[in-house]
Amino acid sequence: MAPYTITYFPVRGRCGATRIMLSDQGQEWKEIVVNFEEWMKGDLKKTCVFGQLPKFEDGDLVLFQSNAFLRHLGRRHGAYGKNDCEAAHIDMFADGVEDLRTKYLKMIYQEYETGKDAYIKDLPNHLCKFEAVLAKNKSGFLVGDSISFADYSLFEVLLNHQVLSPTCLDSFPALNSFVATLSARPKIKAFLDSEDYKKLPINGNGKQ
Ligand code: GTB
Repeated sequence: MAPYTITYFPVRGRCGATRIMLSDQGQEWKEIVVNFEEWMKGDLKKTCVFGQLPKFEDGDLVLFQSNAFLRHLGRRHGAYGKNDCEAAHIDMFADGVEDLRTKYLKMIYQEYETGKDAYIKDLPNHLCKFEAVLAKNKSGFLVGDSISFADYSLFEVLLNHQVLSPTCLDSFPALNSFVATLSARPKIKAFLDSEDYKKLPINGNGKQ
């Protein structure tokens, strides 16, 4: 049995990219699903370093913070660049994706009704940055010529944005091709087609 365990609420949420990465890397993992009523009792929260889920276990190693999971898996599975310079760029782009994810989550959880339209209108100003990176680095990946954890993170954020605004990538050929290529990787395709993936809402409040 794989050493990996994800403990989280029944959503894609902050574990979407981790699950896609584990699938693509041919890894198995166990899911411990925590419903919100159970969480509200507070016993599990007290054991979480930052009082929040998700939690990720690799054998005896216990991690919190979803981007730390991705970095750990990047080191474990050769998806963190070929040298320190590539790794530094991968960190940089992963942080850029995190900035976009944070804006998206703020809109979803705090201002969906009042802010969704303005968010979608402003989206090209963020997407164009990633478009430029992918267009320049001809490999189809953000950095170097192989997939990194930053690619999985960007991919998952783009999938969520295509649900929010189905046409949002139409004027970004490199991003469109990036999503098509990653979606067609056999293990990712199998995961995205699975009930395990489809049954989970993107976000905890049902907005998407
Ligand atoms: N920076 C952290 C990371 O990347 O892991 C952020 C973790 C985080 O925001 N965790 C949220 C949490 O634990 C859940 S993700 N909240 C509970 C608390 O703080 O007590 C968002 C979310 C919200 C609601 C649901 N839900 O209702 O099912 C699911 C997910």
